[in-house]
Amino acid sequence: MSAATGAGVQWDARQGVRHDAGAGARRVLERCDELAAVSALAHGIERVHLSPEHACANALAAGWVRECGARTWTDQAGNLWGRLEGREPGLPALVLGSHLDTVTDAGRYDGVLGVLSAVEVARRLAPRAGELPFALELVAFSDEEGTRFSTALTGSSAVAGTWDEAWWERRDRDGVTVRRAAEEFGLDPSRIGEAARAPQDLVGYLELHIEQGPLLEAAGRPLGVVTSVAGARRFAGRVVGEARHAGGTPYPARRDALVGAAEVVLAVERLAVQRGGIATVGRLQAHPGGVNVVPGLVEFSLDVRAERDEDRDALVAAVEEHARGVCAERRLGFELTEVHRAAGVGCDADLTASVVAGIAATGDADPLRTWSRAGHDAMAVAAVTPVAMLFVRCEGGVSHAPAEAVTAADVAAGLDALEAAVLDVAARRA
Ligand code: HGY
Ligand code: MN
Ligand code: MN
Repeated sequence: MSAATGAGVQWDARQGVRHDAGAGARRVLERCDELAAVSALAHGIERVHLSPEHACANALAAGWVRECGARTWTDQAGNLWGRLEGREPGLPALVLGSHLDTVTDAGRYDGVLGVLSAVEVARRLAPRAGELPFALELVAFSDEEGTRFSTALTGSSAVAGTWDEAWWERRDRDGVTVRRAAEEFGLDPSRIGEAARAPQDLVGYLELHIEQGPLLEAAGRPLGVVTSVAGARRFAGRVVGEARHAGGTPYPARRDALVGAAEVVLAVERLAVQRGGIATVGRLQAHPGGVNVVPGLVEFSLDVRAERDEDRDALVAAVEEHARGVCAERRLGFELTEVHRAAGVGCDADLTASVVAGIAATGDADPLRTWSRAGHDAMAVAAVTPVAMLFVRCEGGVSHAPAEAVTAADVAAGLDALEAAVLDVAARRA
């Protein structure tokens, strides 16, 4: 049974897949389902950096990459690579890819669709790879999300040569450092520099990704062009009060950290809406957590982003100023520690022209263009080579949730567009 949604797209209830497109799209979707089963959760998807699930996903993907005739390797950041030589060995590479790590209780297409679409396009082009004026490389980045260590984009940052040595000491919720997790994964932290690629060895990076927003569905378009990618800043926040008896403590004597934090959270939304930015408190924990104890401490996360970094930074400052005022009035302490910052990135004009040509090859001569509210590996990779992105419609714009859904027809269109974009890059470099 399928239900029509906005813009007349027919979605099948089972993960939004409709079986009316090519074999390639079906293969990609079946592999998305196969990877969805590689999870640390009994119910739901979680595949975090340097975990057994990460290793399993890399192994699965490596097998699919080798089926294209590509050689594969894992770099010292845990990213999986594949390479098809061009018309002569050792040419600079056009890289296609995305990430295989996930948030907790994730959808099955975020990142994964981009990696598997890249593999499918390589499969299509493999017989002609020897004619290409570049090598065709595939990459499955890890740690785009930063779920395990509150980092983000570390796999792609290592490739861009912007690895931050401080990341080694980040700890997961069990106290395991990135360094120890990397060693247990079989990597050598002292060789992380080997993951960095030289600009002269790269032609550019193309990433296909679900939109993770409602614009394409509202416009009735299966595909879109990304103009720029917003850079997020993420923080660990603390509101510090005093744990007291929930019954015997009169209100004037209370320093209730959770009531203060609640005012801060509401202000985060209000200020973001007022300023046209995007700010989210995704995680909040009251301590000590007793039902009959006034919370003495609240720890929370804060994620802030905007189309322009300066607007994002102004929103951060406004939130911090308001939060300090609220907490001062309530005799509460307030701490905000930045744990991640990524600069927003513009997509390369020439490479984007190839993405536009790719979408035109599917019949959309004037594709929808939008900035990406979601962050992507392309932001980090842009430090070492030109980048461009291709968006695929997802149902209701839902992402970072099990209801993430695409149609096989849209995936087929994305494959055709990505293949045509690669050939357009080749034509421009012939
Ligand atoms: O947070 C993001 O925007 C991305 O999904 N990592
Ligand atoms: Mn994501
Ligand atoms: Mn993603």
